[in-house]
Amino acid sequence: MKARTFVDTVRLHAKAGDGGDGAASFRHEKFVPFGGPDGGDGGRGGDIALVGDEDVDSLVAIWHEPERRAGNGGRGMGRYRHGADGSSVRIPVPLGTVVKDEQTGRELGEIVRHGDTMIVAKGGAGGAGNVHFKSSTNQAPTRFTEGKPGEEAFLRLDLKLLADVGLVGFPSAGKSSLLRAVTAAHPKVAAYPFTTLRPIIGTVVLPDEFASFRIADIPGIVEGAHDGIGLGDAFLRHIERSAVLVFVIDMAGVDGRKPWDDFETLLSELRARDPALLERPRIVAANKMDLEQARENLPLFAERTGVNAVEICAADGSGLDALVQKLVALVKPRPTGAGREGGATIQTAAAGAAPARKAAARRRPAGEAAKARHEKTGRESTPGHTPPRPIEGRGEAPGAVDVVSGDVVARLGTFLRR
Ligand SMILES: Nc1nc2c(ncn2[C@@H]2O[C@H](COP(=O)(O)OP(=O)(O)OP(=O)(O)O)[C@@H](O)[C@H]2O)c(=O)[nH]1
Ligand SMILES: [Mg+2]
Repeated sequence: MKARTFVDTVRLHAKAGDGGDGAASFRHEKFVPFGGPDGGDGGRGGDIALVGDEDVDSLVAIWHEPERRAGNGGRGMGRYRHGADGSSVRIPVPLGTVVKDEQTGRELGEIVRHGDTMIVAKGGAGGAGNVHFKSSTNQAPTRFTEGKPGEEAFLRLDLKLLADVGLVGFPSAGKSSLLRAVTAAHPKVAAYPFTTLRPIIGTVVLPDEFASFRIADIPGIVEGAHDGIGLGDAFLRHIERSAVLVFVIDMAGVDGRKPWDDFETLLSELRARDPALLERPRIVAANKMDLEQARENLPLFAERTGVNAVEICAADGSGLDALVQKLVALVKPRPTGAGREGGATIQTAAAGAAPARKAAARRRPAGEAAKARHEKTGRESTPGHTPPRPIEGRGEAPGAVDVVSGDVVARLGTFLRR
């Protein structure tokens, strides 16, 4: 059986770690009678987060391992010792992963940029040790609080790959050859139809190395694809949000079809899938222009379709610079590495644990031990508590991140969605 490498809908059961209990303990030392309470706080449970990664292009890892659990926080201990925080789980997901509540189908958010982080299940807060419960009337409290349970989420993740440019064409038109020629991606190229069985993304790095954009190669489309012929048209969802479509046409008609018929069929298959796809800016690339037949067909193609195609030869690279130039004008390439600097923090708005923890911090004795403990754990600066930052660039209004509900997640602004 062929290994499953592309999966675009998966379920995920995420269980964050529980907070550790606070400790009830008393200082026992020689010559220090009535040493007082010294039970430390429990550690925080680990979070489960989805993290956008531009080098990942499928949800297959989650398909193989749909249950994820983060570590529980350790118990607090005597001598003011804090329990260890539970380890968090970070799951890399492709850009364009839409996160939904499995039960209600409600959309909770979307991972759009490299580094975007969405905490889908937040770890429980640690309980407070008895050191917090000392008062003038109760010098020897045995009271402590239990850690809070970590959140549990049942989710569905749907992937709509995010690429600036989508390649569409018949099988063997040369889409994968084109992707290989202009990016470092290495899709398989062969003379038989449906060589490409899953979408593949490549990044075009422009000659000055300061900017780049992404191209998605998808399986070939044939007549009747919308009825499931060939590999069907479901893969078109992955170019639904591309800014530009490139129709790759085998101008030589190597497989015995006429290029103008191919063009019309592609238009009608796209229309059947979603008429909006036809309003998308598109470039028609006439491929295989090294072949005699292609030279003959080109003027006929222009006559019959009214389209002036960009002449290319994906096999020897000619015409590709001009094609890339045209794409650059349409996609507004982003600075290279910009996305690498880390994206927005998309957080669960619930954070019910956070206020409780702050209150506990206020009650904390002002002693050195407490201060050191606080610094060591650095709890106030856990990533989950960074306020969401606006997503910049791509014509998006700054501040596109907004929190939609009390218990769930923030939602990013639409990216390339039009
Ligand atoms: N002569 C010539 N052959 C080409 C050119 N570009 C691609 N080919 C050949 O056309 C065949 C199909 O190329 P692919 O790049 O695999 O085509 P594809 O559109 O990705 O096909 P599917 O993945 O099956 O949809 C291969 O045998 C390529 O070598 C070209 O510019 N000139
Ligand atoms: Mg291919």
